[in-house]
Amino acid sequence: MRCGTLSRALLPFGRERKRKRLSDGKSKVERITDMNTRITELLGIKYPILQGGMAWVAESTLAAAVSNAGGAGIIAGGAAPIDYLRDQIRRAKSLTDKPFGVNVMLMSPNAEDLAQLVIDEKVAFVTTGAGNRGTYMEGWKAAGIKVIPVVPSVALAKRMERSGADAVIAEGTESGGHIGENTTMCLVPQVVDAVEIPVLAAGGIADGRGVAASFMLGAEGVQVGTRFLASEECQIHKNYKDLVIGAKDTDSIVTGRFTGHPCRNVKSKLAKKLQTFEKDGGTPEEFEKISAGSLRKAVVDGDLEEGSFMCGAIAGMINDIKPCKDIIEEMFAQAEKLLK
Ligand code: TUI
Repeated sequence: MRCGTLSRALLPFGRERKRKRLSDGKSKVERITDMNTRITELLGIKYPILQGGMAWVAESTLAAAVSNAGGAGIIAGGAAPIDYLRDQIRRAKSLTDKPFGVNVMLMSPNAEDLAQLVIDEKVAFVTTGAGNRGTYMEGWKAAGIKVIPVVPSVALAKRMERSGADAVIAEGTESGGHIGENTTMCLVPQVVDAVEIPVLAAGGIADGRGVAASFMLGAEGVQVGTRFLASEECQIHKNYKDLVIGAKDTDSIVTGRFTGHPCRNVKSKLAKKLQTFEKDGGTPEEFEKISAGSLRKAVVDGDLEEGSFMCGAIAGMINDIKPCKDIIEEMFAQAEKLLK
């Protein structure tokens, strides 16, 4: 597919100035309209899309479905036991011969053991989140594992690049689960300008318009979480999927800012209770006690009273459940049309 006049006219000024012919003779914008970017090259995938490493949600069936559809699936380490995660990685290997990754939540007690497990299991790539430590980078790089940290700020993006990261995911506050404060629209171009390594955009992306917008901000790939909650292969409880597809634009709220770990969820009974608790001056310790185990209650039990249903602000736009393959193919067909 050739780059049209429109996409050249739409090129952001900074990128236009930097536009260069690359080794395959194509300009950067031609490669983006082909959906062939440094991210597809880095990971050996067809579409530059990663599935978010959502704790409790992102397991082997979902990850393999995304990888088989041409994206890169991810198994979330969360705080899960290492034996369970080893089984999940091996199961994913049995379901796909395509690359998939593992998300290491850096503040989790299992982080060190998981850092070693991904080396032992020769996982293709790792994303990191919920922390700023570069502790495991050297070992992963030595093992040939690609490392892609999630960053909520320019400062952390630069630090991760210096530590040897292969790419970064600039994640806006529109995302579900544990979030930073900057928005996708503001964060992505600033990170793109600050680092040389490729940048993926995350937060608020669920269709081809979000992919095209991310590329116009200078990203070379996207990470998508909430859209995959409403996929056929996602193993979460039906109540969770129903909440996502039933949500409107104002149905997600952020709880726990005062604990230092803000979290975006569906405005469920528990989320409203936690919000009130926070307003009424409850302590972070009591807050953690009320919310302990609530994500499991959402994912496994579909518990509408005590579950914490993490999801992004884009849930309002998601109205149906589809196979991952359809989600990805429709998203990129729409993005290509918009970018041409
Ligand atoms: O990690 C995520 N999303 C998650 S993890 C999770 S489980 C959890 N549950 C309750 C509390 C905390 C976690 C649910 N969702 N996304 C990646 C992400 N990383 N988002 C934001 C960050 C992040 C934040 C701060 C990364 C680095 C960081 O460093 C701070 C600094 O000072 O540099």
